[in-house]
Amino acid sequence: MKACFIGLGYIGLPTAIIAAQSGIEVVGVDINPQVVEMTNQGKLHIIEPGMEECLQKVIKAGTLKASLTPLESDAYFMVVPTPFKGNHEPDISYVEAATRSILPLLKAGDLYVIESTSPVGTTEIMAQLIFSERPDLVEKIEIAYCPERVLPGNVIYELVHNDRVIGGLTPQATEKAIEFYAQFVKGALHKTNARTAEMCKLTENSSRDVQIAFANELSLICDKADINVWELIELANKHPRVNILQPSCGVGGHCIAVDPYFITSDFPAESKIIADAREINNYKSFWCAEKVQTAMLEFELKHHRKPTIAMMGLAFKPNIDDLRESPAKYITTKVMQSCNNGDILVVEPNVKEHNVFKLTDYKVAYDKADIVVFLTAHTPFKELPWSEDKVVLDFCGIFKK
Ligand code: SAJ
Repeated sequence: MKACFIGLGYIGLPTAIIAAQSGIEVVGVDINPQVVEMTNQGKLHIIEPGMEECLQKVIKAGTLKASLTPLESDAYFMVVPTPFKGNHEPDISYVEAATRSILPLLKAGDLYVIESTSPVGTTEIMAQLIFSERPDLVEKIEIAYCPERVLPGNVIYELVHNDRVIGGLTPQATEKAIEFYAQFVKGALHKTNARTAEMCKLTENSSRDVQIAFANELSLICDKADINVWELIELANKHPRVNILQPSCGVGGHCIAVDPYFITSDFPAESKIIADAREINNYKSFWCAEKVQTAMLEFELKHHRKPTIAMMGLAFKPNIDDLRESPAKYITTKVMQSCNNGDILVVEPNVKEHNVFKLTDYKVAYDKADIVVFLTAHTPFKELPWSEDKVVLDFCGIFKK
């Protein structure tokens, strides 16, 4: 069995590696020559614990090869980004380009699967594209949608053990896709249709966004009401049927802060809570930046000098080095712009060097700072001693106990 993965990013590459580990002959395709070259050399171009060793094994065994162009296979997987445009409308042009790239290779009996997070109906649209260009394949190939749900940082385990939802355009397509994934997935494979599978992925991430928005909304209320939101949530969660998530300086990454827009854009009249959650989570970052700016002004008025500020954490969530779509990065940039970059120490213990931010060791920054702003709840920050002499803006619950 030969499989072709189009897109060697954060999901495509690990999936290609895991599939190759199970003995499938895999070609991984990417338009970036550097990605192709690195992959063929056994070097991981993404950051994911333990994944490089797996890559090296499959490259050595010859079961995975990276290429700039697709090669003829039995199954094709579209694992490319689906960003949104300026107006938050989903952009499926990469899925379309990936699909077009395999059109000449498709033959009767093949399987075509979209894994990219996609608006409802995308699989049907791609089927129309395929059949309009290749009418000879009507009813001859199987088309399905199968989203991934792995958590960055835990991909090796979750790719194999998470349950998956698989939705074909026909029941036969679902069966064929299940047969493929069953070769390396140990989690249950749940059958549905393509539209439900597409909506399921969007629902999962929107659900998390809404739940985080609830926690963030509480944090805004508690700030006004002079209540410790961390204590409040801990106490409320003692109720057997309440499970509130944690407030933060906003929602980042490229999934939860993006996917809900794929629903609000297509169903604006119906998706009120989902749209509000996006707004609340975006507003929380803006609110945090304003809080820092106010603290700076108050300090200056009180002490007649400019404060030294430590911005603690740039990553979009704890204990990772991924700064993409990070609210912490947004807040830090906004604060730096408002004070001409003076007296601001930027901390990110998981990153050695950054091309925009000059990074400072977290202990040094904490010692020097008059105002400490906790943006990302990295574990080492929790060991820092509480200091009465500093203004502490704890947006992620470092000192919640
Ligand atoms: N966050 C909070 N409070 C919380 C939990 C998270 O503010 O209590 C914030 C984080 O700080 C971060 C953002 O939410 O900025 C997203 O982090 P996350 O850990 O919730 O999720 P991601 O983006 O790393 O991965 C999500 C996962 N989806 C769900 O948990 C429903 C993952 O399973 C998906 O595979 C992934 O999106 C994806 O690729 O779609």
